[in-house]
Amino acid sequence: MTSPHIPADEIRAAFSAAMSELYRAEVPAYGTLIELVRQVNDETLAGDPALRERLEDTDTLDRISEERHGAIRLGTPAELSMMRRVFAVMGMYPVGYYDLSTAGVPVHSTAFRPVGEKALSKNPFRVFTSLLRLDLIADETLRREAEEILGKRRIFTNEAIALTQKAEQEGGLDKADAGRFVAEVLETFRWHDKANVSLEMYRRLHDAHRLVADVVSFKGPHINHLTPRTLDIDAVQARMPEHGIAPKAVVEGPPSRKCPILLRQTSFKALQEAVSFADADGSWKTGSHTARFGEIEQRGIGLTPKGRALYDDLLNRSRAVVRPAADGSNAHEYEAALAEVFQAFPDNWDDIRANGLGYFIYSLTEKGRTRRLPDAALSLETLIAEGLIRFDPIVYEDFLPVSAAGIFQSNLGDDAQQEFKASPNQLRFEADLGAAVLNEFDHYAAIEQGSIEACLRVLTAQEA
Ligand code: OOG
Ligand code: NI
Repeated sequence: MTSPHIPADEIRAAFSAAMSELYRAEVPAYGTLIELVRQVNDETLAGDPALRERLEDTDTLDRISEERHGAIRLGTPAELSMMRRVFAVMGMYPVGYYDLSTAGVPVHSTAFRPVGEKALSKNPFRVFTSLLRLDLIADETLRREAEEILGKRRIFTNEAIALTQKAEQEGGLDKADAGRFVAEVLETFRWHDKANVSLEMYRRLHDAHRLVADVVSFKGPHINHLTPRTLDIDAVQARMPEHGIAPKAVVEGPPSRKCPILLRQTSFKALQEAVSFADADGSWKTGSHTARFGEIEQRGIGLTPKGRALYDDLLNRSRAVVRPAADGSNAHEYEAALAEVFQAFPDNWDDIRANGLGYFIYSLTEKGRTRRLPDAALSLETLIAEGLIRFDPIVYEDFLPVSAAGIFQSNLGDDAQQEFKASPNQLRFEADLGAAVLNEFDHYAAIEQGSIEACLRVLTAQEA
């Protein structure tokens, strides 16, 4: 009998669509944002035929409008390791380690995402996943109480766990099980307007850190945002107010450029939502919580370690000149400083490649496809110069810690930033996760290298 299992990529695509539908129903402004992004993407493509052609040629045009990421915050190691197993069923694996303690947020994180070009082009859905670090909370009594509350909650349905086990044992799920799996796992990400704790406890958790309250007070890790990918983030940012959406003060990441690098992100502020809190005597009290927001992102080329070091250095330098204020009062100054400092980063693909700053995917041109060479004696550079091989930027699929911190901060709604000692602890995170995270640089380098080898293989193949 042939395998009745459906591909993990299909389960992920179905899950991503189900999640988008859920969030659109829960947070209507997200639906408005999706429409705006679609409009701007269509306009950008219509006005830039070269971009359209490049996206078509590299088979990435179709994924743009489907593309999004989400974010969740988990409370315990057990939740994190189970989440890893659930995402694996959808072909999503932990890539990268992000320490956000330096930025005043008591979490560390990874991104679960598809790995490999094929899987990414089928559906690039990813989830930025943070684990709360109670060890960074000073109040020991509160820490113990929070641990106890978290220890009691069950964020996955029994059916979701059973189907995950089944997928692990049998190497996949058939169509019917996959459908049930998507529906069951969706439950984990739902918003709950009834808290897990009393109002008094919520306030104590909130006083320790808003993020602690966001994780500990609820039955599950509600999806806190979903982020469509836009081809022109400045246009979407500028047009948000026309659609009744108030954007964050500045766009995080690099400045606007001809050749986009890494990732630029902006968001609209989290909503204040009514929540009921159960008292010990069984009565309900009404309060509110701000957690859920909308975000957009524009993705550019993935940078090599050298390119990334230059990016980090320039970002630090520009932040030494102007730090963006949460109220937007110095947004123009910040943007000007950023643009000025980033002049030092080459802004055309040839120079970015010649300086070894970014990752590229190589493919045969039309001319290259019909030519055969006696051996691989010709260098890559010569083959490019002769028009047999072309190169295109590899899209950055990951996240940026300084930007993530900016997104966290603007949506925790608190201007009073809290300081934690920088305490990255990747080993601890991986122990809790139950697996090592993949190194994103290795991954891009392998895609680049594989594409070069594939070109040379075809060019030097003997005619049949
Ligand atoms: C995650 C913030 C990080 C991004 O796009 O950098 C993030 C969170 O607020 O939980 O999603
Ligand atoms: Ni995000």
